[in-house]
Amino acid sequence: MENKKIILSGIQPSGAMTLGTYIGALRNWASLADEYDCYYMIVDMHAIVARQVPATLRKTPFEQLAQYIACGLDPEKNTLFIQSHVLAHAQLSWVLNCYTMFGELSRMTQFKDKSSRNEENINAGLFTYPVLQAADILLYNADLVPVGADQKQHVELTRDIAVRFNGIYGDVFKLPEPYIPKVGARIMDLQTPINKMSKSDIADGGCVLILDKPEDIMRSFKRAVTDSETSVRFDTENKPGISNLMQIYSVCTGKEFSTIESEFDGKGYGDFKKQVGEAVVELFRPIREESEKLLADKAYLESVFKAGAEKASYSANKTLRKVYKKIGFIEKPR
Ligand code: ATP
Ligand code: LTN
Repeated sequence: MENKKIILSGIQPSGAMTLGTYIGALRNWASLADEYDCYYMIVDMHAIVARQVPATLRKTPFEQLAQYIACGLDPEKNTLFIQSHVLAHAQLSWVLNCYTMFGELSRMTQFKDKSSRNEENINAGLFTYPVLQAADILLYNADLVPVGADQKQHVELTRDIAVRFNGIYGDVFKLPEPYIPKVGARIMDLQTPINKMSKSDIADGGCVLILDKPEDIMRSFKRAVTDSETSVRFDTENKPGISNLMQIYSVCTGKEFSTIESEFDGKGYGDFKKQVGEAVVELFRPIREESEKLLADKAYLESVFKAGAEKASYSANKTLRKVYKKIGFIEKPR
């Protein structure tokens, strides 16, 4: 237990989890519990950088936790918790804000992307979002951070902040590494396959949710945008739609791209899209059924959140105390 490496990651309760979140992140988490000490959060503090409906935000974390567990995260083996339940995240975040440069945050792709798409709410939280993420990671001395490709830049910034802090105060923070899957690190929207599939961008019907009904999943895949050729071939540059479907199919079936190409040689796109849809339906069926069962027992889910927050707070507060001491804050007299 003591010598296990530490893993930490999180997902925002900014909407229902998508096929992209599952393939890029969640799917890879369940297998890590025996080898690593794993912390997985529901990052509600990050979610409020975009306006959330309070009644929905009160429900989504329960649905998300049910899906974490249904995807194989055993609460006995993983620390599952809500970010806002562990006060140290906000506390360390403020400190790290003072060790992060305006220029660094201005260069973050996610900030540039989200601020250009939502010009009426470019709030300071959206700008300092990666600092809170750095606090999440550094509080637990995480070695590895399993995320999709879009989060690589944030993990790199976390390292830069940690190196800067350690350069002034000595070895306080461990430097984390991103842990990004080889296939499926960036699943694209089925309608606009040049954009990432994203849970806060579900309006065009190109987004598949883990809890979607089988008929809705099939409809999304049948309508998926492809190209004017007819061959199933991996080429992200010229065939983004087909290449995206191939990645999804590869993850669901474990088949290599070359095997998929020969399997659909001479067959039309219609056939291929139907098969991919069916593979996703089967992938999500047990997860949906298990999530529904778990959701019926709110008291159990609450008990998981309680235990998770207690365990996480213990580790996080140790790091926070060390940081406060290093920077010269006076300890509260007992
Ligand atoms: P939002 O639209 O609110 O920004 P999101 O759909 O991008 O949310 P997050 O909560 O930001 O989802 O991401 C959770 C995790 O899933 C992250 O590790 C992220 O990299 C990964 N992820 C999200 N979408 C995809 C995707 N389309 N392909 C691969 N990984 C993804
Ligand atoms: N920014 C991440 C979510 C997130 C996260 C983290 C991921 C918040 N804190 C810490 C890994 C480690 C996103 O997916 N948008």
